[in-house]
Amino acid sequence: MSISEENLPYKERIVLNSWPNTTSIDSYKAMHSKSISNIEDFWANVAKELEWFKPWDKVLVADPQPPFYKWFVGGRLNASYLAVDRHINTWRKNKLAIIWEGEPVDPSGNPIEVRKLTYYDLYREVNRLAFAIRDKLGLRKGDTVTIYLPMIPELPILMLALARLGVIFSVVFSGFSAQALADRVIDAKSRVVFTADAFWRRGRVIRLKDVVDEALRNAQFVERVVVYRRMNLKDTPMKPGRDIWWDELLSGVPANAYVKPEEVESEHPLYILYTSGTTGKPKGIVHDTGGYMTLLHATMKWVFDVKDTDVYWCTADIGWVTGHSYIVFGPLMEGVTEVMYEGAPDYPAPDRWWRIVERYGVTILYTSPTAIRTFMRYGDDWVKGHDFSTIRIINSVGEPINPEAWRWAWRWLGRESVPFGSTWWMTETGGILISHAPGLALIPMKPGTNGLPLLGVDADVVDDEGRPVQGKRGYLVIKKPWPGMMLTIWGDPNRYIQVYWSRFPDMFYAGDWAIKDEDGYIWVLGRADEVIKVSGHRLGTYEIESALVSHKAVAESAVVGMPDLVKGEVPVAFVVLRAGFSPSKELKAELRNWVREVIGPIAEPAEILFVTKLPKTRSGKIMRRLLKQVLIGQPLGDTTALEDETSIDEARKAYEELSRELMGQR
Ligand code: 6R9
Repeated sequence: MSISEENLPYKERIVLNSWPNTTSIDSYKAMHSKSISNIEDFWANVAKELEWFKPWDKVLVADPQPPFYKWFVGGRLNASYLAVDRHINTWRKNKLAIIWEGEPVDPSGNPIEVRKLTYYDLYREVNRLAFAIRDKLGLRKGDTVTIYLPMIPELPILMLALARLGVIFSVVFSGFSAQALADRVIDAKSRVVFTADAFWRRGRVIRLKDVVDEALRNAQFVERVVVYRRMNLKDTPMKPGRDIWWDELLSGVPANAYVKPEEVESEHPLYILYTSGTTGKPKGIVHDTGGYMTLLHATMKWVFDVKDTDVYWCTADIGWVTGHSYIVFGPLMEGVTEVMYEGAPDYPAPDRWWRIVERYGVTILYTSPTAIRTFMRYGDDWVKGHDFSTIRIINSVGEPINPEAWRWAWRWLGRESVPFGSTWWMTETGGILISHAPGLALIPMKPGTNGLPLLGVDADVVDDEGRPVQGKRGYLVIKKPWPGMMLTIWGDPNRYIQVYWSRFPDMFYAGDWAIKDEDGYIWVLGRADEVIKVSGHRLGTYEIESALVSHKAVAESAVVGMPDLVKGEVPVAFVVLRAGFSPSKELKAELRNWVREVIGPIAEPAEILFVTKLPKTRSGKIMRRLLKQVLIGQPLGDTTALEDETSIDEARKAYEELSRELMGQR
């Protein structure tokens, strides 16, 4: 375990005017205790800072009963109104909202396509699109749609247009396969799918529309597919009667079209976002509007300390929750200028990001440990000589940050002087819950920690019995509801209770291991379940296993996450073949490719190990924990439940063989 003793004080004091400041960890803790002793009053005071069409009657209601909490009940608002309309009546009207760069560069390495949208541009684009969606597609409040778009400005524009109408959207990461897309379209019963012809990634043309066509073969109920011409491909197949070009949808819509924002109830679902769990298919996490926007407002202020002089850059993809909260709704609601880009961090060269930081003078950087480790690997020469002097706050998210990566980024990007935190949260929480909050307190940093729970957040670490533990590994829980918390699982409320509220009574179970140190800092160590984070992307080992067993050669499979120096974790699959199939290099390659096809490239197993049996309990449950111990070369621990000891010997042998093979290749 790498809990650092080091306390790094901030060199500069960061002072906020509009929020309470504290100067010591003790005064912060006092504020925190007060905030969680009355969460309703505390969060109501934060929510007041949003603009509501109608104030709420009750701050918090359990409806019909816990854990189905609803925030700001009776209140009415609109997320699109908060993110765009509010700014255009102020001096921010012509302030830049989004600076976007496409992937292709000219010979000197400068981007060929740059788009800059002001808040007024955004307002007009959102209104025109909402107008067309309402009048031409007939979508209304409560309808559901799926979005399968790359990182282009049309993605946030569309999300805001749909939010304006109260249409519930589900964004599917553009790296997911046709099968994964189909599952999500079907589960959400989407009437319309929005996509693009293609986009750039590492110099390759990724043809998105083809994937949509394949996916929709199993989802005939989809009425319309709207296609944005990102690449102007000449050979995009369009199905008559179903498919329509984005520009055609917009044709005839006046430049000054206006759609009055739907005044939705606070608990109206803003979106569904599918995420992986321990078992079963990905679940649709449903977020509300009022609580969600309140948490984003608070965290943009406390954690990122956003000011009008900032150039903010969250490097995530909007296909994941980080992008929803901290590229689309959070920053735009706060009226910041932000950067958005298409492509990969290290293409065409490993200093692509640093050129972006320099070009726009980025002041706040929100990024991931996996990206930092990738850059570390390329070596200091790629960062040396770049100008990072504008950066004043750095945060990371997605997985624990190892102290080495933290130090490297703090040294180069943070010039050993800026606040640098690791914000803990998850799709289910809606926004950041545990973090250094430079906007609130000058709490000393410790490389690798997540810091203290934010105000109004009753997070703790508990043992198997649900009792608080300090200095020892336990489970991360949230003991009181918070605004931004998921409403339910789409179409499966019982599963919501079972997954999150059944492990410990009256506590939200996050599924993470964590340690609370003597100062009260929380160190999230990783998942306590079958979820893995590959380059920060959340995947269920169960999904990868299902993909493998859907191949004709596979009888059974067990997937575990193996630690990886750059990606954090990578999936490794133990595979039992069906009779008539035998292990071979070719089959290995075929199976890896199969998983890419079924789920997407991020899920491809790094290794496949052929065995004749898997370690199981007497009741037939696969003991993945033991396989993981084999992979990391650790003692097995308790094996009393194991049915057949030889299964472990076999796994170990397969792993040793593979290691020898890999050594031989070097
Ligand atoms: C935002 C996001 C959630 C899981 C979560 C945890 C891990 C996220 C972290 C972190 C340590 C951090 N995680 N941030 N672990 N330190 N700063 O990543 O959401 O994709 O749903 O994943 O990610 O394991 O449970 P999501």
